[in-house]
Amino acid sequence: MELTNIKKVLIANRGEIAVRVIRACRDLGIATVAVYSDADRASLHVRYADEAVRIGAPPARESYLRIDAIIDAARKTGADAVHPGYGFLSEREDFAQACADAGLIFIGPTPNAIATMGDKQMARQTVKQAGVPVVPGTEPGLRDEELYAVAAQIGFPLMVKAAAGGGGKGMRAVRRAEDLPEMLATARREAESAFGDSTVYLEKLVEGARHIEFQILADAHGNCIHLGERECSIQRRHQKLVEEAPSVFMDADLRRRMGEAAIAAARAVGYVNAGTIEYLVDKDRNFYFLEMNTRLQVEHPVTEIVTGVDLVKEQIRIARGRRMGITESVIEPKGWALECRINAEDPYNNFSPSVGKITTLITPSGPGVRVDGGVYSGYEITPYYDSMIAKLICWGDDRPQAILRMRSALEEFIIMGVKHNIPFHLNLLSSFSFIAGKFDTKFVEDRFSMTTYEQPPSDAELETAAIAATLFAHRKRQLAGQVVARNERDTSNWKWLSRWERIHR
Ligand code: MV4
Repeated sequence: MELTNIKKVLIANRGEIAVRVIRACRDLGIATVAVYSDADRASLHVRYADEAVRIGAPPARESYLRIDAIIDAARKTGADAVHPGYGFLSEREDFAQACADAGLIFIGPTPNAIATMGDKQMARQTVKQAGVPVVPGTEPGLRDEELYAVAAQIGFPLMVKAAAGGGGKGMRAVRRAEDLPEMLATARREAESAFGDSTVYLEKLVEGARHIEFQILADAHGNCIHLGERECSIQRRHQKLVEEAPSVFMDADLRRRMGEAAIAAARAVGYVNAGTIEYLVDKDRNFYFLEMNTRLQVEHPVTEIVTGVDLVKEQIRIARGRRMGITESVIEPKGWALECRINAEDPYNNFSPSVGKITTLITPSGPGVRVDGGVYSGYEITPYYDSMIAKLICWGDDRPQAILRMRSALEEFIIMGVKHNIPFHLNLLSSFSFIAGKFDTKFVEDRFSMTTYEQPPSDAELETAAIAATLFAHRKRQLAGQVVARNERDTSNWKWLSRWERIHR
């Protein structure tokens, strides 16, 4: 790959990630172009970019998903590269190709790598051939009768997955052989209508597993490294809520083996740029490749904190055809980082989305605190896009310090005017199971509640004396009813804040 100078980047996204990419560009002395829908005229990414182009109406398919409008905006403004962010067009082969066809550098992998990893069955096959462990399952191209036979060999329970799915879409568990024919038929119909592709495959169901993913960086000169893992098991309905790096479950040997497999998986598709290998890890520390995400991820900051690498700057450097700035083939994580996704949704009401004007926003700061946000006081949250409004990232020398800092930052964080999930995070970070690191992907849905508290664990189960002491104090406040009262302060009976609001509006 020849060296290309990127002078102006169009960011084909919105919200906090668009702001994040703009900041990396400023660091590199690169000009920026924002695109926006009518709902985002007053958004931060529009204010922060050097130029901004309107691309259409609020619904994503009329703006942020319009390849033609985005390429057109790049042409008009003279941008020479496009950063897709995450979501929207970031994992669309046709978008990466359209950029290339228009002479624009796509800051991401090749259309071919996107396509291979986008077909989840092909991805599975490709990495398996490269020696990466996958869950026992079916080979591509089987008819239903053949699937029944292989299902019997693999054994139940099983998972039916759509080849065109991913991220939990088009997936269902089958517990009994007699349910398989009907489940296959339903899964095919759903996959056809959702993705226009009825291909499905089977995998053995792995239960009680953790979701651990590895960050990959690869340049066009054949360098490919991993930057360690992120623990992403704290999620609800396939929406991650808290991520951390490293994972409490990891040891040096497992990290080395999973990291090497992640590099092998990326190399198997000739991967270039930043990507993530998702694994399931069972209780016995067996790990299985699930999917590769061919984009920058929401949770990339926790990796940045523990490795000291600016992933967006590396993405741009790699897209320019340079060698990546990191020379070590293995990076040892230093310290501990947590990320809480701050969403405009009501944790007391089944996490239903909340829209309206943010009347007051006070963000936390201080040592070990980073807020990646896209909103401000007076910002109007609309129903058109997802509900994540900011990411709170906290870190420390070790996990207890990171947790304690996160708790204090969450308490400093004031959002008024819309419902938000800060009370959820505060309760989670006071959960003994969470603090002890004992959770899997089912934890939030099955065993964690906003209204009931766990029994205290035995002293032996608590990780450190410092955490035990803080928890004990917190538990006493919980029992006295003060914590719930504090969590509910954003219902606008918090006196000094409403006075503050009157003064500042
Ligand atoms: C699985 C699984 C158990 N067994 N596959 C969900 C998202 C997609 N990347 C794959 N997913 C899963 N695949 C087998 N064979 C359980 C999940 C899963 C999951 C994975 C990661 C994070 C959260 C999850 C929540 C439910 C199910």
